[in-house]
Amino acid sequence: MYFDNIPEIKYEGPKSQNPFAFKFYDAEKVVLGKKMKEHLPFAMAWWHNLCAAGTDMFGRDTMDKSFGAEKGTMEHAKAKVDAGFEFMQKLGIEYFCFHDVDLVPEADDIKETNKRLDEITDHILVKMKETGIKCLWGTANMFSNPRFMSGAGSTNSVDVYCFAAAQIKKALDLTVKLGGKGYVFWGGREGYETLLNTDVKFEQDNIARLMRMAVDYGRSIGFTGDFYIEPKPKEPMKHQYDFDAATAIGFLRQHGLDKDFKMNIEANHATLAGHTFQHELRISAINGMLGSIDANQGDLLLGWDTDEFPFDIYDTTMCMYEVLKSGGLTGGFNFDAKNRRPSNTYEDMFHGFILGMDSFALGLINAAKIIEDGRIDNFVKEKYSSFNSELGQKILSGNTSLAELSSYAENLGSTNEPQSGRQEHLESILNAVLFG
Ligand code: XUL
Ligand code: CO
Repeated sequence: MYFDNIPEIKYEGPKSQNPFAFKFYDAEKVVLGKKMKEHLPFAMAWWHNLCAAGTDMFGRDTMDKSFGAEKGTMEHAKAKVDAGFEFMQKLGIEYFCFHDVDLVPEADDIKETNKRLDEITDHILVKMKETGIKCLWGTANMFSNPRFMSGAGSTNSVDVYCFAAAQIKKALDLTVKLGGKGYVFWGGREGYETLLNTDVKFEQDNIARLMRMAVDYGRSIGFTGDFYIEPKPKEPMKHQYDFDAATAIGFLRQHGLDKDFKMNIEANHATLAGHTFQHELRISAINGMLGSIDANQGDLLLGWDTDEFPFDIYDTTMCMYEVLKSGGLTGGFNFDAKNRRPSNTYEDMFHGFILGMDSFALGLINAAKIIEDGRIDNFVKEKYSSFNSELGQKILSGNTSLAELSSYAENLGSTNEPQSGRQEHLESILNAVLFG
C-alpha cells in the first residue's frame, strides 16, 4: 500500500467539505440515459502521475515518486505499477495510458529495453486482471532520446528512422498485449526549428510512410482499435507538422490514412494553436474523427504547455457539449495533466484528479442542460432556415448555377438583410442555463 492515509474517493455532493470526496462526479448517476462513468471513461497518464516529479528548466524534483524503490531500477518500475493501480482503484479510474519508456528505465540497447518491457507488462497484466482496470492507449516516446533531436519519422537519418520503427513496433505489441483501445502518435519532434535546413515534403512523406507501416503491422497482429494523431502546433519544436486538427486531418486524407486514424484532442494544445478546445473538438467531430481527449488545460497568459488539471467549467462544458452531440467518444478522457510544482505531496496527486473528474462531471451536467434547454441548438437550426426554401434546397443538392442565383439576386432589390447573430443573447442564455 502506497497511499495508506488516503481513503477510497466517493461522491459526497457539492456541499461536502471532505477534500477526499467527489463533489460532482457521481459514477452511477444517469445523465441523458447513460451513467456518468460511461460518458466519462477517465484515464491516468502514466508519465505525469507516476514519473514526473516536478523538475522544470530551473529546478530539480520537488515530489517523491520513488514509491519506496531506487529510481532507474526494475523494482522502481514495479513499484510504479503497484502504486498506479492502487491510485486508480481509489479514484475509480478505469483506464491508463502509457509511453513505452514510462514503464521501464530505457537501456542503451533496444533489445534489453524490450526485455524489460515484456517483464513489466506481464506484471501490469496481472494487476489488470485483479482490478478490471484497462488500457486506453499506448504510444512510443520518440522525443526524449537524443537520437530523435531532428525528428523520428521526419529524421534525416535512416538509422534513426529504423529506431523509431522499432519503438513503434514494440509499443504496438505492448498495446495489443494489454488490450489497448487506441494507439497515439504525438509528433513532438516531427517539425522543424528552421526551414533553412528542412525539406518539409520529404519529412512529411516519410512520416506518412511510417504511419502506413504502423497501420499495416498493427492490423497484422490483431489491433482493431483506432490510431490517433494528437495535434500540437509547437513545443518542443518551433513548428510541428500536426499543427491542429484541420491540418492533421488534411495530412491523413492526403496520404490515405484517414480510415484508420482519428484525433486525440488535447485542450492545452488547442489553445497553443490559437483555437479553443471546443473548436478542435468540433473540427474533429464534423470530419468523423473525434476519437479521444487529453483532458487538461493551459494557462492563456503563458505560451507553453502547462498541462494543468482541468478547472475551467466553461471549457469542460463546451467540451462535453461537443462530445454529447457527436454521440460520445470511442476513446476516453486521459488526464494528460500534472500537479503544479509546489503541490508536491501524495495528497496533491489525488486532489488533481478529484478536481479534474469533478470539472468534467460538471461539464457533462451542464452540457446535458444546454441540450435539454434546446434554445441554443434551435437558434443555430433556425439561423440557416432560409436554406429550407426551394432555391435553398437546390443549392444544397448542387442543382443550380451561378447564373440562376444571379438572376434571383437581381430580382431581390435591396430588401433582404441577414438576421442578427445574437451572440450576447446566446451567451446570456448559456449563463442562465449554467447558473440559473
Ligand atoms: C505532449 C503530450 C504527450 C502526448 C503523448 O504535449 O501531450 O504527452 O499526450 O505522447
Ligand atoms: Co497529450
